[in-house]
Amino acid sequence: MRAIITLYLVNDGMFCTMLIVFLDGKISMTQFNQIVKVLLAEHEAFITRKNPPRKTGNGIYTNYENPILTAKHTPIFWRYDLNEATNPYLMERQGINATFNSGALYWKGKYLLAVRTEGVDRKSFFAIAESPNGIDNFRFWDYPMTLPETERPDTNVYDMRLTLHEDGWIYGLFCTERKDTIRMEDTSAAEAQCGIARTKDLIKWKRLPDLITRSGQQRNVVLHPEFVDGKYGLYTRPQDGFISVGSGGGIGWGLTDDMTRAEIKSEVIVDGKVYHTIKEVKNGQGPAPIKTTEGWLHLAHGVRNTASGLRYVLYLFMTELERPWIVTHRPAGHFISPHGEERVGDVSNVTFSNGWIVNEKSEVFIYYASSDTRMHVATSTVDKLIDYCKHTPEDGLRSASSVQTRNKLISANLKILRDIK
Ligand code: M1P
Repeated sequence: MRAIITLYLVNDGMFCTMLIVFLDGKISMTQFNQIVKVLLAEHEAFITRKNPPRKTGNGIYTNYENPILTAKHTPIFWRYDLNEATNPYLMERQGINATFNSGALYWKGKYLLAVRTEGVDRKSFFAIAESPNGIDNFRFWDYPMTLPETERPDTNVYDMRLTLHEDGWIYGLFCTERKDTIRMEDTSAAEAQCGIARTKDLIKWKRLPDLITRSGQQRNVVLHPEFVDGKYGLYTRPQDGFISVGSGGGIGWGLTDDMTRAEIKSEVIVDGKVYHTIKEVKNGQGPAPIKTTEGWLHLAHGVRNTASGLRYVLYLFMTELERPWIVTHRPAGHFISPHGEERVGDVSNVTFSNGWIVNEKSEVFIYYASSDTRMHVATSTVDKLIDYCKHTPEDGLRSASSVQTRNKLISANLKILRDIK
């Protein structure tokens, strides 16, 4: 049987056409190498394409045309077996399903993401992708992160928060998921805890014991970048169940003396769940907060329930510099929510962030994932985000209060508009 396949290669804006002829379903040796070259060239063109800013915005941040990382961005040599002898049909042998919830670090002038990379087998692992400008040209390092295990191996690891701590280490705190061994008969019953690893070069990682807390389960745990009263500060998310936070929940805060045997004996709630808000069902700290002259700037996710399932949005708040657990500014509502194509994916209607970067120009790169599928960036500045936090009204928690707040704005604006005329 003869089959003819035509591949198009985009090269410097020119279209080259390659005709590949399969004989008896197999590819001849020269054709095999040609197709590999085409795959590599197409991939290179795709990962190096520019990512222009969207023209419309809200004055708070800029969005960009393309996602910055998708499963297609992962290297060809992670997915295909490129040996003709073992893969004569040139099949993708180990597919990648998604690239999402990424930790972020500004490192030697480069924008690095510790990407939650999920294979088609549903296992996540971490892989570093690097960009020269934070907006496009993200390229994965050749190998994913080799993360050592503890005595209790992880079934799945995900959502790493990177913190360059003032003790000199780069910490990666992540969720380690294991089978709930008490409910063995329920094949989806799981337990989430906070795994901890640290490194100096992002290549060699030392695994430390999991965080111990008084909560049954933990997810979304984040290390504060500075010592507080000589101790390590951790944002937590106490929860009773694997998905439901139950009677727990809220963004918690606790201290530990030592990250090599981290234990939090008591937690206070920094920012709790609140009825009829964007964080009615649960919430969680995003990345480590950004230090500003006016306090710590925090990014978090809030979750509410709807007839079409859980909806995850991002919000900001600020806390005191000396006491990072005391909230000073609490703008109402969401800061980023899923839009357009972002709304659809493996877990639809989700925006989630566990990484952001401030560069030397005080520009902020907010890395967020949409629908547990792909990564995006939004850019802003420290000044703009502080202004947003200080001047966005708080949630009055009642419709009448929302109308009152909006009416104040409308009256002031109408007066300005009359004066302009
Ligand atoms: O599927 C949405 C998110 O659900 C979990 O977040 P949370 O613990 O706040 O509900 C995590 O599994 C996260 O990875 C995922 O994006």
